[in-house]
This record gives sequence, structure tokens and C-alpha cells, in this order.
Amino acid sequence: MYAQMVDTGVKRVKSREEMSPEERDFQDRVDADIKIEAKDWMPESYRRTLIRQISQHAHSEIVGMLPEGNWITRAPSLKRKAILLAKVQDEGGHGLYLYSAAETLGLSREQLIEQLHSGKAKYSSIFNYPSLTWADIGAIGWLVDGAAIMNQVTLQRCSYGPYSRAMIRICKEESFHQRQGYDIMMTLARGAAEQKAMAQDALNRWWWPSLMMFGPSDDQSPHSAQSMQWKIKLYGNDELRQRFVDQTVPQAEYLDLTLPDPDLKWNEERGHYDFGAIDWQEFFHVINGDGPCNRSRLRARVAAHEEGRWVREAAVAYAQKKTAHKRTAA
Ligand code: FAQ
Repeated sequence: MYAQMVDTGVKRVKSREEMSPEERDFQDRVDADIKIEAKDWMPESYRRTLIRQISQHAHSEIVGMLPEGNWITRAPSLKRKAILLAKVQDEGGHGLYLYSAAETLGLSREQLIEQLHSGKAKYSSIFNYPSLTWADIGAIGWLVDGAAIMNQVTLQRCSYGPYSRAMIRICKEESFHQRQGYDIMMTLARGAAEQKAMAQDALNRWWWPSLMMFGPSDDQSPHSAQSMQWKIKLYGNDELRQRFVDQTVPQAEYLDLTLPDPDLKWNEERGHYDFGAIDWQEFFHVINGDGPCNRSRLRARVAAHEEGRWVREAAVAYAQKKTAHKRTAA
């Protein structure tokens, strides 16, 4: 039986009795953990929800290259530079897998990119914050990749085959990314007083935005109930956020850094850390286009797309030439 919800802006979930026979069959397959593939029948709103989520995820990966790309030329050593370069390239690759997964649902890459550039499609709130110092690269790897993995590990088991398979590879790379971020933080936290202060400052600025990455609280999340019924999401936003807090507090203690939350404390009864109130007003400002870097991030993406046009055209011309050559040779 599926929860009946009052219509409060949070999308209503159909009861089994209200479903059409096709919808019931579809739900039975989802409940039996049978993956849904691109050519299978699916409710139109399942398809639309997936396009929204997967494309938002793809856009996040490629916009997420910008705050880190900002530090490639200023990395403190050749080794750090090579590692960061590889990480940023990985994020571009994640974008590619995810755009490909979204394309299986019937939209072209051009349409998806156009939705990003016109501001119609969202990308993760976190990438609208600036990376001000080298320590931010550590904080992004540790916290942002850490929050991303917490969410993505569960998406490996989501109901849509192409998305879940893309997630398996992405998660392997993301866990390496998190380790490299923590390694930067450890070096800084064990370095000179100035370095430790820089690490603490980065943690202070990235902590709360990282918690916001999980999305609004479940009672304010319009899509969660339906997405969980369809196993597009396996857990609610609050549960994953709590897991992230529980995992990260001991890591901060090990670094001897302080999380910027006076209300953070272990709750013996719940077996979890309690934490302070999230500033949801800031979150909604950011996702509605008014964060510190929204405009510059979009400008940079549009410029990169325009400047890369000749590369795409050259690649297509080369592929066409090769096919024509093969045909004449055959
Ligand atoms: N930012 O009802 P819900 C990464 C929107 S990857 C912006 O809870 P849903 C790797 C949401 O779209 C990070 N918007 O929505 C990396 C909806 O808007 P709409 C990205 C947000 O979809 C690391 C509205 O609020 N990861 O970081 C955010 O069920 C380092 C209502 O929310 C993914 O995308 C947000 N944080 O749950 C790369 C994972 N949260 O359409 C480079 C896949 C919510 O109604 C460097 N996505 N919104 O106007 C998901 O798991 C889900 O989409 C959630 C949101 C959990 C993000």
C-alpha cells in the first residue's frame, strides 16, 4: 500500500487502486527491484522526473569543474596540480556519462545544455560558492565529494538502469576525490598555524552549504515521496544529511578542526549527532539564481560552450570523413 498524501504542494502519490494497469505493472517491477530500461514502458512523470534529476546531476558535474578549475594553475606543487587536473577531468567524464543516461530518455544533448544555459535547469547549489583559497580545494574534496558520495552510493541501486550503472563508475572515482580532499586538509591542519587557520576558514565556509546539498527537509521536498515510491531515490533528504553529519564529525575531530555549529552534539538516545538549524532562506536564494557566483558560473559555462564549438564541429567533420572513407574503401 502506498501513502496517500494531502495536496500541499508536495506532489501527491497515487494509491495502488488509483493506478492504471500499466502503472501497477510498472510499480510491481520497481518493487521487485527489476531495473527499468530505456525502451520499457514507464509513466510519463517517471520519465520527466528522471530527466530533471539526471540532467541536474550532469550539469552539477560540469559546473562543479569551475570552482576547482580556478586553482589548477595555482596548486602548491606539481603533484597537487596533476592530482587536481585529473579530478577535474573526472568530473567532466561524470557529466558525459550522466548526459548519456539522460539522453536515453528522449532529450538530445543540445536540448539539455540549452536548458542549463537558459537557466531553466538547476545544478547543485554548492557550486555557486567561491573557492577563495587553496584550502577550499581540500574542503570541496572532503565535504562536497563526501556529500555527493553519500547520496550517490544509494543511487547505484536506483530503479533506472542507465542511471544506476553510470553511478557505479562515478562512485568509485568520487571516493578517490574525497580522499584527496581530506589529504589536503590533513596536510594543512598539521602544517603551520597559518595553514591550519586557512583549513578552518574553508571548513567554516563550506560546512553549511554542504549540508544544503541534500536538498530541503523531507516535509518541504515536493519530489521525495514520489521519487521514493519509484525508487529513483532510495532515502529521504534528511536521512542522507544525517548520515553525512554522523560520518563527518569524527573526521573533523581527527583533523582537530571545529565544525561551525554550536548546536552540534551527540544524542545518545537517537544514536546520531544533533545539529543546528539550516538557513533555508539562503538555500532558496542560491537555487533561485541569487547565490554569490550563480551569474559568473553560467557565464563561464556558456562561454566554454561557444569557444568549444569549433572542436565539436571538427570532431563531427572528422567522423563523417572517416565514415565516407570506409564506404569508398569497402
Ligand atoms: N541544489 O523535492 P526535492 C557533485 C531542488 S554532484 C539545487 O528534494 P529532488 C559531484 C530540486 O531540484 C552534486 N537544487 O528534489 C562533484 C527541486 O527543484 P524543482 C549533485 C536543489 O530532486 C563534486 C527542489 O529543489 N548531485 O557534487 C538542491 O527529489 C565536486 C525541491 O527539492 C546530484 O544531483 C540542491 N542542492 O531531490 C562535482 C545527485 N536540492 O525541480 C564537482 C542527484 C534540491 O522542483 C566537484 N540528485 N534542489 O524546481 C538528487 O539526489 C536529488 O535531485 C536531490 C534533490 C537530493 C539533490
